[in-house]
Amino acid sequence: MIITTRRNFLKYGVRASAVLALPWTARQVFAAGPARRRLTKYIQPLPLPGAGIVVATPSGANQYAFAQTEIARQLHPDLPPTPLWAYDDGSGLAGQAGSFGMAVVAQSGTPLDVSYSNNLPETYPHWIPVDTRLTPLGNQVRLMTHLHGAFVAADSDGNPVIRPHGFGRGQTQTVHYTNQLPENPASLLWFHDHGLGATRLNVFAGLAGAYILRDEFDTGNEPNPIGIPGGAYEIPLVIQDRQFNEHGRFFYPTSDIEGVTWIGEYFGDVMLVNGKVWPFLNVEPRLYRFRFLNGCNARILNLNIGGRDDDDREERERDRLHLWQIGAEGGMWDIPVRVKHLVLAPGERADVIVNFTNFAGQTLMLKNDKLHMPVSNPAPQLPQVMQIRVGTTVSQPGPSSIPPSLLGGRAANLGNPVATRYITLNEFDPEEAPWFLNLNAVRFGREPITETPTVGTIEDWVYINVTGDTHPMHSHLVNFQVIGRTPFDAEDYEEAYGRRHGVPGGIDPTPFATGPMLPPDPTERGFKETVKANPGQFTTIRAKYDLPAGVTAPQTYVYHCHIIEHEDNDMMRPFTVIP
Ligand SMILES: [Cu+2]
Repeated sequence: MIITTRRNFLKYGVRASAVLALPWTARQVFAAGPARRRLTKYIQPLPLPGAGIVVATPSGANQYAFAQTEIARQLHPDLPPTPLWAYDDGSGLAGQAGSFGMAVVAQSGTPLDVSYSNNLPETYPHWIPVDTRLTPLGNQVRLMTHLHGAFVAADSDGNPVIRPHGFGRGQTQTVHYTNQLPENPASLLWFHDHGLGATRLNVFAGLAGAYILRDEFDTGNEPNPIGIPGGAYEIPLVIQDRQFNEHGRFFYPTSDIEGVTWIGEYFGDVMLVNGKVWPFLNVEPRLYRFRFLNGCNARILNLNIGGRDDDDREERERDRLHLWQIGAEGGMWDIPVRVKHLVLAPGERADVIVNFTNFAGQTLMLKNDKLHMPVSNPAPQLPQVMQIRVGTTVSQPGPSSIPPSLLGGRAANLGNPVATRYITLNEFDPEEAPWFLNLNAVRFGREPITETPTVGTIEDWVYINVTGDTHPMHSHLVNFQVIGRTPFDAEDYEEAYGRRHGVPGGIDPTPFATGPMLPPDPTERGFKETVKANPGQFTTIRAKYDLPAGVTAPQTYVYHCHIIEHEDNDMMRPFTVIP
């Protein structure tokens, strides 16, 4: 067998010697140790919409005009202002407090016309280490905004097949967001840069914003027909890990492999929520709606809210608050699901109700726990996220209980598929100069498009992970239903079918199954557009390949891993919806 995956690398490493057995992540440079130690936690408030997060002002009726621009913000009282990239709605961003600071509020069913003008430097500044092997035009800054979760025509998708060179300084991307129902119901989407080969860097630099869709039920106000918290009691929580250098700049390490700049995953040693370092949030002892987005480049989060920081795992577990998850990427569910942990991979969202009624006067913590198998992510531990200070008085009582059902919500329940596609997730030659990841053992742009669903049909796609880590697989255009995950012998499958760069697509792994298909997690009951494809499993999803009204096939989109280092090199492929 020629192919070397990181799974094999780790396995052989452990066998070979203690030195080789060091986790490969130990290679990552954390140059910012001293800076990190200076940063006292929980001394600044969480930015909120209208108070640190700018709620975008339209440029006309149902129109927005953004410019990508460089600003500097103080992300912690002990840090100097950090240069970062941002989406300016024309306000000049005086209201943006941190490195994440823009939110569009739109209405389901009402389309928007949006433009993005590149007002950034011609070439990458020194704090953003571009790998010119991966970019179309060397060290030129080429931007392209993608509305993650949007149901749009291909030329409004921010899509590197349609526009591989993106948009340079002085150029403007114009898009039409349909916000069409039922594909785009009330939900939390986000827009972020998707420049080919530089997505990880452009997002790291700050190019990400929230996009909240409302409807007649999910109004964002309180009271609302669903009976959930709203107004000041609905809190977006965008979680991103970062490193800083000793001058307070964002730090992105480079590879120590000769000729390579790209690194396999970017993990921070400092946690930011809504663009501020380790903030605190004051809440009242009542119900809240928290809207989580994992905006990290590569870190999978295991979030929970608890009190004491007990050493005893069982004690700690008992101490966790119940959370009622009411939705995910594809909008609200039919019923709430009670959970204690939210395992969110990059790109995933969780819409959650939390009850602080019985915690008046207490200080709680939003924590990020260790992950448990089969979810696997090589991030070093970063357990603290945010402090939650529960006050003693309630200024507006709001709903008194969790609604048993959610008006306007839905479970995913698609009909039978007309086709099943087998997509492999491979990693080639880790820790060596040719290192890259791929789908179906081919590069992103070099082979003909093989995934061609017919418009209006339902297909199952099976993500067959033969690597050692979880990959959050995201599809543009469609929201999908998670059908299940099947344990299988990845090594035997790879042994039987592996070629130079991995296992090619199209090969059914069912003969290698080691058990029955496991049902989706209870938190996967609704529509999603990002799914955790875990190692040792193949993951089956189901989608209906409709196009927006007035848009005719063929239309070409992409699907990719949302660990954006992987996406950039080269875990992304096009698909075409054909007539
Ligand atoms: Cu990946």
